[in-house]
Amino acid sequence: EHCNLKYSDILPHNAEGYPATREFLMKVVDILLDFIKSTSDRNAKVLDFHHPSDMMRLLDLEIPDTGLTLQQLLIDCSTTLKYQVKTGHPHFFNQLSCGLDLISMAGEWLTATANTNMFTYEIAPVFILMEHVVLQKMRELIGWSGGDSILAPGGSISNLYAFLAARHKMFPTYKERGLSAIGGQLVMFTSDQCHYSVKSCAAVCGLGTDNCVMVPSDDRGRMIPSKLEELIMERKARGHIPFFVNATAGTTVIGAFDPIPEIADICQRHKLWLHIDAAWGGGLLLSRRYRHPRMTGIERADSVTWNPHKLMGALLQCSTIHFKEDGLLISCNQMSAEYLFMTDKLYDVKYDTGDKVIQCGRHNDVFKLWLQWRAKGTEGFEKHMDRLMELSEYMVRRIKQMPDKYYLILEPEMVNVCFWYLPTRVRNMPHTAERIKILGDICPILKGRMMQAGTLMVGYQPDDRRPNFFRNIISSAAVTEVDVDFLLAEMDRLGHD
Ligand code: ABU
Repeated sequence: EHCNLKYSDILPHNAEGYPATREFLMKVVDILLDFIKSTSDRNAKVLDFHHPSDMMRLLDLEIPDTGLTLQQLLIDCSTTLKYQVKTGHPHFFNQLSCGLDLISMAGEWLTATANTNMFTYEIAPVFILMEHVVLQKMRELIGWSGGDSILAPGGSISNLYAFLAARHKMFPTYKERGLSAIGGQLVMFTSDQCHYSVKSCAAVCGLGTDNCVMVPSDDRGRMIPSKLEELIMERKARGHIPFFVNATAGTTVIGAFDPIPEIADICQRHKLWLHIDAAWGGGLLLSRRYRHPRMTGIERADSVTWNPHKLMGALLQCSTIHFKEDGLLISCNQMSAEYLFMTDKLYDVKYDTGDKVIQCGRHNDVFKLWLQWRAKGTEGFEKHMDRLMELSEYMVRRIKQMPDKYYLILEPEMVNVCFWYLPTRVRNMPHTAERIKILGDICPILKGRMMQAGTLMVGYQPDDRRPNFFRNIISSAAVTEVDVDFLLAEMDRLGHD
């Protein structure tokens, strides 16, 4: 009976439209539940891959002149999810953000329904207070009693906030005077394994990427502190102004942890801002077993990026940036737009967090994390971290038990397991540059087979030391030992020839 109903028949366009609205939304929820069910089904595919030109033919993406029926919109919703990669499937190991935490998802549904902006307390009172409480809790886990934080749209922007605050701290008049406040060449330092967003700060903030100095890392991907100090001295000798060091806690590809205590000593000696990009590794702060020695000394940082949408499994996106010093975010970024941030409001306007950030509209990314944290408790997160690490250790053990089929590239510090698959034809070859080249060439072919089969997704990439290799990520609560065994058997099934 509702087949021909349209947009104009539901709320708010039709004041009598609640029954039709309810029925439509319940049907949308049924579609979402079907997707959730198949995401949890180990026998269902992870993806139904089609090349973009074929996908264009399979989909009806046209924007019509006349609005379509609600029935058609339901078909559109189903079709969209039919071709969506199931990132919560137990056989999806492709990204740092894997899994579908259903409590966090319920939070995201509520967030969408509340549809508010996070810039002022007056339109988001509960969410603003939640943000305050959750971020304070995260700062406590870092080891700070005070400070300030904000949720940002992704780890790259969180890192940018750290850069801006560091520059503001050293040159407080930069906001008004721009480059003339500096009067020299600013230089920043990071390891050659860092996330590319650190280098991007140098590009977008006027340093130029030549002044983002890449510090060499050791064979485990960890920054070499003595090299950092040498490079700082070298730049100082050239009359440059070093001001910022980024240490990574959990590098994107290898999952390495830069040695924080040594780097912090160097920053102290040279009066440099220490930022820790723990976008990936930050979740391990919740584990008493795994936070040390990886993040020992993190409390010595001036700022920390930490993405709950990665290891903690909060839904995308949920990224945080934390500062040891309170007041910096506001003094660095405040523009005092009078139409939004009036100072004569009914309430304490320090809760109008919108003037601390460089964006105006800000999505509510906190509710899903707050609700998830309430559901799991801090202990639940600790168990989750320990489980992810145990599963990764299991995978390493299994790989070592099959030296004819798998070659472990290095002992992981985190849940990134980096390896090559060895097809039959290379198994008797010595492990020379010639074999490594073949193994690198195999990665895109085997990944292509996984995607065509739709049974598995594992990422691959080259780095500056080796050609392509697989990087497996276990950051989903759906994964068990059975799935790790499936992954290793399926790669062998698809790639043995
Ligand atoms: N921001 C890093 C995400 C990269 C990945 O998921 O592999």
